[in-house]
Amino acid sequence: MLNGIVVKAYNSFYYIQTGSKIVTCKLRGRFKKERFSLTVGDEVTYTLTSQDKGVIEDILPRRSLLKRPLAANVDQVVLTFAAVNPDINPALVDRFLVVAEFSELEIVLCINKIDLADTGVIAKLTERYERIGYKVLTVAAKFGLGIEELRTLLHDKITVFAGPSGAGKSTLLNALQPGLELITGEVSQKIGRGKHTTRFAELLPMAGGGFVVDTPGFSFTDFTDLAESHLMDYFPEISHIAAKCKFSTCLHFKEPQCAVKQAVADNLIHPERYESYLEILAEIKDSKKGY
Ligand SMILES: Nc1nc2c(ncn2[C@@H]2O[C@H](COP(=O)(O)OP(=O)(O)O)[C@@H](O)[C@H]2O)c(=O)[nH]1
Ligand SMILES: [Mg+2]
Ligand SMILES: [Zn+2]
Repeated sequence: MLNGIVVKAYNSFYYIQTGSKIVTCKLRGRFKKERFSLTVGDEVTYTLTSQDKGVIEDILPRRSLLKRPLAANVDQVVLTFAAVNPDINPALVDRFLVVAEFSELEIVLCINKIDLADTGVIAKLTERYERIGYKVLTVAAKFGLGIEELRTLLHDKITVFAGPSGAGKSTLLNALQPGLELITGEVSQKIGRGKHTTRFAELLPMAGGGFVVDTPGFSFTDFTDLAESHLMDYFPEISHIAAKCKFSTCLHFKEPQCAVKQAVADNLIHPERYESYLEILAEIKDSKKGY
C-alpha cells in the first residue's frame, strides 16, 4: 500500500502525488456508495494496477476542509494585495482576514509591488496589521524581492494564495517556483474567469516540499455562515478587549460602556478596522432579516 496526496481531481479520476511521482487513480467502489467526495489535499492510501495507475483504498482523516476553494488539509493562506495598481483597499483586506480567521487558517499578509509604492505608506500599512499580530511580508514579486522569506513559510505546508485579481499572485508563485509558468497579467484574468467554473482547485508542488493553490476563488463577500455575536472572534484586537465591556452580550455597536469603542477613541484599535467590523456586522444583520 502506498501513501499519497490528491493534487488534482478530474472526471472521477484523482491525480495522486507520492514523492515526485503522479499516479492516476480511481476510487474503490465502496466509497461511491458512501457518496464520499474526495478532494484535493486529501491524503490517501492506494495500490498500483499498472506503473502509473492505481486504486484508492483508503482516505486518511482530514485536518481541515476549506469550502471555497474546495480543498482539504489547507494549513495557511497568503493574502496577497498590491500596494498600488490596483491600490490596496484596507476594508477589503479586513474582509479577507475575517474569512481566513473563520476558516481557522494561519495567515500571512503579503503586500506586493512595493517597487511602485511610497515607503511611508507601506510602513504604515505594515504597522497597522503587525500591531494586531499578523505576519506581514512586503515583496516585489516581479523583481524577486522578499521572496526568500515567503518561500521558507511555505515549506511542507498546503498554502492557498488569495487576493484580488491583479495583485500579483501568479507572478509571486512563478517567482517562488520557477517552472510553474502560471499565466500572468491581462490574459490570466480572462482565462481565470472561465476557470472559476471548475469546482476543484489544483495543488502545485513546491520544490522544497509543500503545495500551493493559486486561486481567485477564495470567497470574501459571503458572511452568511457567520453569527453576529461571533464576528468579533475574527477581529483579534476586538475579541481581546471585549471582555471588558459592561455587557457580556455587547456587540460593540451602540451599547453603553463598551470597551471596544473606548479603545477606538484611545487609538488602541484602528478606526478603519472598527469601521470594517461595523460594516460586516450590518451585512450579517441584513442577511438574517428574512428569517
Ligand atoms: N511593478 C510590479 N508589477 C508587478 C509585480 N508583481 C506583479 N506585477 C504585475 O501585475 C500584473 C498582475 O499580476 P498577476 O500575477 O497576473 O496577478 P494575479 O491576478 O493576482 O495573479 C502583471 O502585469 C504583473 O506583471 C511587482 O512586484 N511589481
Ligand atoms: Mg493569477
Ligand atoms: Zn463592547
